[in-house]
Amino acid sequence: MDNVTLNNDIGTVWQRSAAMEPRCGFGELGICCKICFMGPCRIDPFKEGAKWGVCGATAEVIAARNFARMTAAGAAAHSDHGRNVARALLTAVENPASGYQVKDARKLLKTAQHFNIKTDNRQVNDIARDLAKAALNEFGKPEGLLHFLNRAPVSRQDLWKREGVLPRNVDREIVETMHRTTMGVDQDHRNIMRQAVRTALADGWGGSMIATELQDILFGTPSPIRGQVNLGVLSDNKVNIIVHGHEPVLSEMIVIAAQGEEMLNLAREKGADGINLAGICCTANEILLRHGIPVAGNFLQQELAISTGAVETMVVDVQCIMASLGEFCKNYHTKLITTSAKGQMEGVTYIPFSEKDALAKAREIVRMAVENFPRRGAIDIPKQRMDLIAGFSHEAINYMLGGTFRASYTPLNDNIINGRIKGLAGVVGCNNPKVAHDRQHIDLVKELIANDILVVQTGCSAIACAKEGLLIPEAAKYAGPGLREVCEAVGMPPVLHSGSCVDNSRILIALSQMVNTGGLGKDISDLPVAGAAPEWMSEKAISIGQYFVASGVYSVFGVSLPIFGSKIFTNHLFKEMESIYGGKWDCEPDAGKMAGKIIGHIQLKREKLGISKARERVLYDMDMRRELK
Ligand code: BF8
Repeated sequence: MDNVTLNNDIGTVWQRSAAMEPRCGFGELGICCKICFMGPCRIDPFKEGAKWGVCGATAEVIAARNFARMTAAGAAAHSDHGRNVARALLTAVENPASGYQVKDARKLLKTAQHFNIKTDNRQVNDIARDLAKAALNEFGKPEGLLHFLNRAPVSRQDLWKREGVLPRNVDREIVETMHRTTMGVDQDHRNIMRQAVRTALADGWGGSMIATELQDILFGTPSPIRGQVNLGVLSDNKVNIIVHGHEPVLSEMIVIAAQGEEMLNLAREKGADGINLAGICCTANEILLRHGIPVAGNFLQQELAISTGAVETMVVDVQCIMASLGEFCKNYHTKLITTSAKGQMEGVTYIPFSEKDALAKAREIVRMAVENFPRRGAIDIPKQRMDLIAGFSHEAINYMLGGTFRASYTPLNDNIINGRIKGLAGVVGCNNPKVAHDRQHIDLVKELIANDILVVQTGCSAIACAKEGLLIPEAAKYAGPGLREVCEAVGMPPVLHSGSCVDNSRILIALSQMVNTGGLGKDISDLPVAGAAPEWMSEKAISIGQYFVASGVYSVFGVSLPIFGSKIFTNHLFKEMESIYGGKWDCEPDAGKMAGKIIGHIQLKREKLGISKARERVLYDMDMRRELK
């Protein structure tokens, strides 16, 4: 990063991160409280100073309240995204001129059934209207429970019921977490965490799942598709437009607008050879999975993309957009455009984007980018780029392993039972400048696949491993002999890219289907699986971790966790939660040790299932059958 020269002193994310050292120890340990203004308070982790905040809150209450609030914020981000998708589905039905339409009618019918919506002899648009309204109702309905909870194994639903953590509606759980963690309400760290669990479940099995499923209906369910990744995908002779953020409701329209003949002609008029669209962060994953649009990079590459001098426009919506971008762009010709009423920046062009006139707004944005091309100065685009295959939705995994005519998880379960595949790990989440960029993701994933663990990825973690060349079938050479054999037989990579961060809900569905397929226990907590977020930074990652733990999955985070100031609270997350939910939190900053923990956990689950020794499937011939009789 040393070769990025700027005219102002905003610096890069790494420089600003270094300037933060030494960081506040109380904040890092999670025992700083600023919930009311009697504080800020901080507890002395060495027990020599304050043991209580001004109100009397202990370290565990403070850490639990902070953690629950992070969960609520993460759940809010994913879920508000989901709400926008539901609104776009309604717009598709009521205003076809918007540019939205139902792309996957088959998935529409399946999803409608989860909401008890009648599908027989009905028009697609009528079903879509009912589904959109029912999905919107999930955010604030006065009675009942979230519909998608019925996709979890029955044993899991029963457990949630027993524990009183079944989410009622998405907004209510987030509001109740904020209420319970305000000054003077919930003073029991275990009870606070119970509500945090309910809120996270409202994200994973609610807001995020609504986002994923309705996006598939609107824009198509992903299936394996080739693409390219890294800054080398930027073009030196075309207009480069980067979409950055999260909601495909915006990026899908930019894809359409950038491919229009009118815009391409305009680009040629301005001296460019065409228009090159690329993505950053999760919105990149969304358009990669559905169109094969190249990915310029993950979270920590947003400033680097601009520093190439080759980006005419960066268009952003919501989440993971660094506040630095406006100032950073002043060093280059890049035009930064915000599009969401929820996410604006001082001094930055704002083009309000709404579902109603989506395509028209997208065209306006593309036009601005093209007109900016003649202003381009010196450019320096790194050469690095790598092929990848993405698009492993749970439907695609089903078809890939089981075949189109008998789509099934049976082959996956069989391969886990016979020991070719030892288990499954979801490796997900962000980048964090506190650790070496992408290194934790790559080192962890390489070690897991070498030990015959099939890896499923989302978010910036998938982009990290894609850059390393782990998302192509040829990466099977890094896999252990069993996993390699399966990959070579099916023609799949050992690392499966399943999408953006809301698409972690795809992993929940895949795990449920593995349980329902049989042979690997009765509940998600019986499966030889684990989750990891080695370079997490966002509150959204905490919500994801929480809903995986509450769904029965061992989930280990890298970097650190803001909980270690309270041994009691740490013990609750790392030990007590397992006795309640069958899944638990863990933290391990070293990728090698993290791999060891995951491998050990998967081995333990295999032993419990009685499949710890590899068993080759015996094919019976006629003599053996006769013998049986
Ligand atoms: O939702 S992985 S840095 S881009 S928060 Fe953000 Fe983290 Fe990337 Fe996507 Ni997810």
